[in-house]
Amino acid sequence: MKKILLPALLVTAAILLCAPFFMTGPPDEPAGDYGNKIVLGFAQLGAESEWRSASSESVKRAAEKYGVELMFENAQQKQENQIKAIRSFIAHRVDVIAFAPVVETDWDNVLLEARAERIPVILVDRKIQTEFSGLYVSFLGSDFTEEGVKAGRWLARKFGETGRDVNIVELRGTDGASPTRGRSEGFRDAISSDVRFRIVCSESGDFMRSKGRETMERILDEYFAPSEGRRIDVLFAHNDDMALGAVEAMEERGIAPGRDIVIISVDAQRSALEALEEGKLNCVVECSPYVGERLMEIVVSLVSGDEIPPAIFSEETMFTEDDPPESLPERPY
Ligand code: GYE
Repeated sequence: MKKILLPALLVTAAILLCAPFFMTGPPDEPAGDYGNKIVLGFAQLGAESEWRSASSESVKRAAEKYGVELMFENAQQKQENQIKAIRSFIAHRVDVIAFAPVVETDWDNVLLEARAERIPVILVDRKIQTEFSGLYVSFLGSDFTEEGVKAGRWLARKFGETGRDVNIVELRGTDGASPTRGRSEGFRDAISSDVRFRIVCSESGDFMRSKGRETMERILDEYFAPSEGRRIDVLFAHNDDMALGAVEAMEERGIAPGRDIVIISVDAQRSALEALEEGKLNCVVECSPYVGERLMEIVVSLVSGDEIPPAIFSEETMFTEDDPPESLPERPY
């Protein structure tokens, strides 16, 4: 029995000693390939909008371009799924964690776990509020308050001469999410000095086209009956998908979007710019989903030990009904 056991033990020990080499790929693999790649765990919040699909695509493409090994999870708009994904990245000991937080609060515990393992965290797209400071290295995304301000200022210009009240409906994004808060606050700030502007109804459509449509159907039933003196003059939708869903709801009822009701939305995806050209939307504030390359640059710099700025904002503009169609940009999404 002993005679058989000893060689078997020696073989097992030899396999165990060689295991790390097998796990990192064949020995003739070129340097800098798989085993030496930077590993990035990215917890995407969901696939709720066209914007989100473009953002995911941008991250995946950029990871390939920069030779970064990407672990990508889609959390289906659920914070608990994002937390699970971040925990799995920590367990895998990735080099960097990035995530687009679905809501602003309750991230402290999982981020403290990442910090305990010395894994740097980057916020992409949305912001968070934490009790402890220093739980993430940098934020990369848009200035949502500024987007709301742009929408409000455009509205103030558009209705500059109107003597009567302007009834506004707001379709909010996901409650508890930083773009929802920023866009709401910025918009209100920009119109607050003029008492004619009245937000008569504000409801969440969760950044989704289907919910934008359903919510707008209900709102129209309740607030839109011009023959009885019930008017909606303006719709401010926190993203293009909800605005386009609302356009469907209006057209279904014989209401001309962009003419009977002025519509402002945010994102500037291709379908929204087309609707702007057709006169169905009046103002589209840009919010860029193309953060992938910037993110990879940050990841590479972080791993090399470089200093990273605490916030990096995308440069953004807006498009309106007054822009000549040929000046509108071609969008891949
Ligand atoms: O505007 C919307 C998406 O967080 C900025 O989320 C992002 C928003 C974007 O679903 O379309």
